[in-house]
Amino acid sequence: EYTDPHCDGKQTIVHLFEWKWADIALECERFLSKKGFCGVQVSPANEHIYKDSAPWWQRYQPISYKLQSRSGTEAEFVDMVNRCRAVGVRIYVDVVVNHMAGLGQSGVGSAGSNFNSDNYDFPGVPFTREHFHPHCEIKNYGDPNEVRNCYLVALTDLDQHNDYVRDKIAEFLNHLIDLGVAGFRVDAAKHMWPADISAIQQRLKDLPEGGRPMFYHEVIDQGGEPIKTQEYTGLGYVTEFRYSIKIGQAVQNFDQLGNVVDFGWGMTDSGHAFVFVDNHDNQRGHGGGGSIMTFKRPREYRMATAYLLANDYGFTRVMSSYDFHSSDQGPPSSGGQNIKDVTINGDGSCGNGWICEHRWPSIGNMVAFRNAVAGTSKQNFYLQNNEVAFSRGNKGFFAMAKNGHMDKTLQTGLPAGDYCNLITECRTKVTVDGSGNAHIVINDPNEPVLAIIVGGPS
Ligand code: LM2
Ligand code: CA
Repeated sequence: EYTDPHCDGKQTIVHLFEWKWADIALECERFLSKKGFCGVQVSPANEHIYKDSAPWWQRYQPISYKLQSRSGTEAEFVDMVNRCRAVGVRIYVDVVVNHMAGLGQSGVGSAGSNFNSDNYDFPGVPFTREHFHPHCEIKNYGDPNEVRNCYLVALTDLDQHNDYVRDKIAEFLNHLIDLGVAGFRVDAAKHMWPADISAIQQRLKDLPEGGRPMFYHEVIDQGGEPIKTQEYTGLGYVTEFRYSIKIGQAVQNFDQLGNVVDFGWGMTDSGHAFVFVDNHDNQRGHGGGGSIMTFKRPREYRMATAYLLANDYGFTRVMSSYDFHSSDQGPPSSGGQNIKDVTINGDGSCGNGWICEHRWPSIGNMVAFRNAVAGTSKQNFYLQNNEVAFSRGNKGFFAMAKNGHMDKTLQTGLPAGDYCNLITECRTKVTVDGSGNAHIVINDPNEPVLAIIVGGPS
């Protein structure tokens, strides 16, 4: 339950971080549908604070559940959901329900509602003081009571034990369900009691087409704290941050690529692990930070994401970023709160400061690979001399070379035939002989990846 993404068996979503709803609708139509993406994680859709400096994180300080944000109006949100849906792409909303805006702030939110955090006054919902935990700051992550009931960086902490709070949050999620979204990323789930999240889920409708919405819970568990991802697996998928660390390290040291899933370290079972190379927090040193691979190291980042998608672990999310030079910097803007359009260059890359990792060939084209091999296991694993390769059942074969060059005959596990390399979009091909062997050649230091599938282009 809560793990069906409702996208016809597709296997990957993309986080279009801080994109406007109008641009997401266009991207569904012109790119995501064609590449086999299941859906899009969108930035928080509800009313949030506005800061003069317009940092990205203002959207993690809710003012009400009205659907008017920096990304657009409710009408634009609905248009996006419908247009994406029409081409087979679903929307997953980042919902911030652990807290409202931070202490010390007051004014007017992005939908025009007044608020005063110090008075716990959020008339746009409405929430008042009785709906919040009394103030204490989270300091000791060794104490689950403190992590769940105290304030995360001074953010006014809602009491999800309270029936009225549960009702209001459920009303917000039910509204999104009515509008046609397929699921939710639960921000700061680690800071809420699993039983309270469950009580909110029980108040939710089925999707209009039937079935429960998909949920993935943001729980940063790197071992070493009492709160474990496994407390949340009954509620849907759970973010697996240890996998990001492992994958980021392994593309720098290929010897580790055989071992990226480490259950000895407590990693989540594959049926509930929500996996990614980086996210909007740790790519800029927020939310745990650490040694995380990002678009700033493009060659290694491509390898990390290609490996994420080729492997057989978890449900995958691809990050799509904007360029930034300081960790608070908001999305490309021409001043104030407006967000710049995402423009598309002649070569398919993005302009106006948008990075669009999901359009990089060795990332966007691996989505079709993951869809094609879903449900198969890894076989014919080969790891030597900074080269890795494996088959996925008899459906697909993947190879990657750290230094950009590979020239080797390997067992692919596939039926005889000519196959297009998905990454070069058929500019290079692979011929599999009657015994399943093929001469594998990689010769591109920038996109050192090869992937072929049964039933793909030829
Ligand atoms: C998350 N997951 O659990 C998000 O992924 C993360 O992006 C959010 O933090 C966090 N939880 C709360 O939703 C971000 C950002 C923080 C920022 C908060 C609130 O990483 O730096 O905090 O959003 O906007 C900011 C200031 C902080 C201040 C706080 C409250 O950086 O110094 O605390 O606002 O005013 C006094
Ligand atoms: Ca809390």
